Amino acid sequence: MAKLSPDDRRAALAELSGWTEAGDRDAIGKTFRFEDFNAAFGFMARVALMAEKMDHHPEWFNVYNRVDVTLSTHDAGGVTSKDIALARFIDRISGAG
Ligand code: H2B
Repeated sequence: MAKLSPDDRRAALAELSGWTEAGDRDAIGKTFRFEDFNAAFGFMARVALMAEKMDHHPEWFNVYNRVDVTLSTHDAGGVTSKDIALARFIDRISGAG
């Protein structure tokens, strides 16, 4: 699994909404806010099931209704198409920005 070329990465980010470059490392991230903890944790549970299916796992941080998600492919040391695929799924099921 190779890191995306700068062009492919730019194109992929442009297609997603609200995902940004991590800045301090080769990764993309997005912050989600939900109605309450229950909604945030339900979101995390749905992402977790897909992550297991994909064998590709998010790095995340949760406080009450907020979930900060960081995606990077550790084996590749950066962003790959797997991160983009997971980001698309996450956007689709998040129901929140
Ligand atoms: N998740 C992410 N984000 N990056 C990886 O490189 C990765 C992973 N590798 N989940 C997988 C699991 C690897 O550790 C297992 C052994 O396949």
